[in-house]
Parts: sequence; structure tokens; C-alpha cells
Amino acid sequence: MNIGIVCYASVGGSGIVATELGKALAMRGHQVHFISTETPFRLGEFQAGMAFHQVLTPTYPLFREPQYLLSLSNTIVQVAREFSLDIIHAHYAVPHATAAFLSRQVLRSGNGGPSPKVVTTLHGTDITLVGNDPSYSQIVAFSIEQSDRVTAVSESLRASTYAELKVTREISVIPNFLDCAIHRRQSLPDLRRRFAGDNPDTKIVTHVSNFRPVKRIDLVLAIFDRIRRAVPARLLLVGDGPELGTAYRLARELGIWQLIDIVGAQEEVVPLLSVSDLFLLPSSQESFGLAALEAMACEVPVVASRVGGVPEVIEHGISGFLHPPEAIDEMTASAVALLTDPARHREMAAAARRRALDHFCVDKVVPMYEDCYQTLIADSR
Ligand code: GMT
Repeated sequence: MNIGIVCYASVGGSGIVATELGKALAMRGHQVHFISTETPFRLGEFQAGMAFHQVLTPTYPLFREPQYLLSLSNTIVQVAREFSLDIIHAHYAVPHATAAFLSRQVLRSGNGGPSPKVVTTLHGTDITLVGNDPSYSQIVAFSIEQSDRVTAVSESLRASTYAELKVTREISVIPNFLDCAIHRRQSLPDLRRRFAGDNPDTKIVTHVSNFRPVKRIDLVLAIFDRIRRAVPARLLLVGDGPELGTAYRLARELGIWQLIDIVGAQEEVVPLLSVSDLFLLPSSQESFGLAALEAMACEVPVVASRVGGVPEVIEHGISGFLHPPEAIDEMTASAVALLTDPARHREMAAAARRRALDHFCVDKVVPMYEDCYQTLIADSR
């Protein structure tokens, strides 16, 4: 099949999922056309069957805002016509589902040939933060209703979409995934020493995100400040975004600046997860928590807030710990108990990897998207 994948190239879960899906589809023999403003983050080396089409949005003095929706829709139409797309897969509803709908209407009014089917995948904040904003909600709901198929990355997000946007059409759940052969713990003693120093008792606590307010970096610092008072520990912060400044500020206010390594946005997180002992994800909202899954696959137990789809990824007390949002003391207690009990830590680390292997590997999940596409194409025939 010829598949167009529309996504944000930025650092963040929806772009990563869209990119990994495209790579897997190309490896399975499909022709994949990425449509984005930049080369998708983590696209990596070139691979046969993949092409990248950049969305360029010219400015004009009359426009206060870039006309991204128009330029994106126009690019989708061009790519669909040039490469006879069977599927337009929009990742993150805002404004990708609307652009896909608009493009399909244009293509239907064209030369009478079959027009591509539109699949929209909901990722989280496109519903829970942005999509339900009164400035967008009517169009987002319409675009979801008009998609030929809609998937959500968790049952929780599916329920939120029905509840918050009053959508009535069918939404199926296809979870996020990762390549379990790539996301596996590596032995990197030199790298570990770079962060932990020569004290073998020093634990490495890690957080990976796009540092947006929803990730609650303030809680990451507060929890770590309590952990390091109980066990020798260092904090590894991976990623970049608007809240990184908060991390710098709080680190100095709490007097823990010298215990923190900030490495910025990284294409390769597996080496950093491979030297980690614990992962913190105290988000206020999280439709799935792809970063937590990546940690689990690398045998890093996760302490997270029990929000959104995270309980569909982590089993409390087995493959990680879940606590109410802002329950700093409970999260700290779980973290310290685990870091001071090597046998329990080994058991939970193994269970975390097993959970990833059982439910979230690429070879189990990508066929779900293929079936979605093939059903649509068969039905249209
Ligand atoms: O930054 C966001 O919150 C949007 C999005 C992204 O692009 O990172 O994150 C969402 O999509 C990820 C991939 O499906 C999910 O793993 C994240 O849980 C979800 N973020 C939220 O719901 C806050």
C-alpha cells in the first residue's frame, strides 16, 4: 500500500510513534510518504520505501499567523496525486485530521479516481488539552467524525474523546509500541561511571520528556530531592522544552544543582535508559506515556502518576508504581523502597521488560494498523 503519514516532526511521543510506524511499514514492503514541516525526529538513516515531503508555509505580510493548515492540505493533495496514496494517516488530530479531511474532499472532486482513505490517530493532548479548547473543539470533533477510521493510543483516551468532544463514531484502540530488539538494556559501565561516578551505591534516577507543563518537571525535582536525602543518587534529565528553565531554577533553589545531569533532546535514549535505575513520570495528564514504556523495555522500573492511559501500560506494584497525581511522598516512598532493595528492584525490572514484550512490541502492534488500512481499502472496493 501507498501510505501518507502526517505528523509533527518535533520531539514528542506522537512524532516518534508516527516515525516508528512509517519505518516498520516500509520494512514490511509498503511505500511510506512522511509529510511534515521537518524531517521527523528519530527518522534516522535512509531506508528503502520511505520518502519525506516537507510542508513549506510561505509568509505574507497580510497574515498574522502562518497558514499551516492550507500548506499542509495542499502538500497532502500533491503527494496523494503524485504517488496514488491509498491511505492518509493523520497523527495528532490538531490540525492534521482537518487537513486530511480537506485534502480528501479536494481529491474526491478531482479526476474521479479513487481517493485515499483517512485514518486519524489520537495521541492525547490533541483531545485532553488542545482539542477540547472551545477555540478548536467543533472543528476537531467534526474532523474526527469525518475520518474513515479513528484510533486512540489507549482506552482512556478513547473514553475521553467520547466524553469531552461528544464524538459518536467508532474509535478503536491501537496502543503505542516500540522495537523491543532496539529498546533493550545495554551494558555500559563507562557511561554509567560518567554519570554516577565511582560510588557503586549511587543510583541514577531519570526523566525523559518534551518538558511541557503537563509533564510536571517541578514534581520530578521535588521527588528527586527527597530520594537523594535517603539514598546516594543523581538525576538525569533528557529532553528539551518550555519547562527546562523550571528545572534549572528549582535545581538551584533546592540546592541539588550539582546532583543533576541535563543532556537535552537526544535521538538515542536507550544508552541513557540503560544506565538508569528508576524513571519518574509524575505527569498531570498522560494518554499513554511512551517514555515510560521505553524505560520499561530497558528494564527501568517507573514511578508514575495514575493518570490517563498510564495504568494500561504499568501494573502497579508489578512492573512499576502508580500513585495519585502530586502524591510526592507516596512516589518518594515507592522509589526509595525499590532503590534500597536490590532483589525487589531486579524482580520489578524484569517484570517491566516482560510487560513491554507481551503487549507493546512493533511486530504485535504494526499489523493492527495494517489490518485497519487493508479493511478500509477492501471496503472501498
Ligand atoms: O506532547 C504531548 O503531550 C503530545 C504527544 C506528543 O506528541 O508527545 O504526547 C502524547 O502522545 C504520546 C504518543 O502517543 C503519548 O505517549 C503521550 O502520553 C501523550 N501525551 C499526553 O497525553 C500528555
